[in-house]
Amino acid sequence: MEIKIVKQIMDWNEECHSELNNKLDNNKVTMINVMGSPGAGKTTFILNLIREFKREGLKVGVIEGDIAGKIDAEKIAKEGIEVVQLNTDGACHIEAESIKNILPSFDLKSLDLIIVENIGNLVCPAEFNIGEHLKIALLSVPEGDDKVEKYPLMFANSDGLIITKSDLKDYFEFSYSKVFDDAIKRNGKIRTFAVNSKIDGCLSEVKEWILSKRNKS
Ligand SMILES: Nc1nc2c(ncn2[C@@H]2O[C@H](COP(=O)(O)OP(=O)(O)O)[C@@H](O)[C@H]2O)c(=O)[nH]1
Ligand SMILES: [Mg+2]
Ligand SMILES: [Zn+2]
Repeated sequence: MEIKIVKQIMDWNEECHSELNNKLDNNKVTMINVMGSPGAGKTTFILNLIREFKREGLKVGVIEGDIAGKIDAEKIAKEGIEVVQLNTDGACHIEAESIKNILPSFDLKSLDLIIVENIGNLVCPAEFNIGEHLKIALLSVPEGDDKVEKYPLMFANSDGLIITKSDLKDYFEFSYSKVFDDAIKRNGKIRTFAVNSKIDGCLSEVKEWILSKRNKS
């Protein structure tokens, strides 16, 4: 019985995902699902990405997922960006239904991209499609280079892997090649990057990659 209930939720989530994905396509909006552990650098990454897209003249909206509070949404709002804080009240991932409820808060016609910061964890956010076109998994150097092996689904299901905090590499035993090899073994199509988010312009290559994906859709 237990298994049957889970399957129903997943099936239903998948239907909701497709509906959202089509709606975003019809409005020419690309949605990006940013995932990673608490503290991996998701909010910092999103702030940098917003600045890159602004330079391109693109309009971005953000959905900030957190179990509680609105700290991250306040940081995003300071950039003059339309942002909605989603509090999951304890739930450890975002589901498509929550995005469906939030989407009417945005004027889709005026937006080019919506970036979603998922709940910080390397497990279940990977299991739920939420209407997105691209999934990006962040892994920071201090978390360790064994995380792809330990949490394979996150990296098997993502389009991009960004190693963050590359400026801290000298303080940790961390092999980029191990992480990249482990990821590519599980997902031959994954694009890999390493960034130091403290440097302005650190995401220019990531931005180019996202835009190339966007133009294809
Ligand atoms: N040194 C360094 N610190 C970073 C980098 N990216 C993020 N941080 C810091 O890591 C902490 C957590 O970042 P945050 O973006 O809030 O992570 P989140 O919990 O995944 O959203 C903050 O103090 C950031 O300033 C980076 O590339 N290098
Ligand atoms: Mg955050
Ligand atoms: Zn969860």
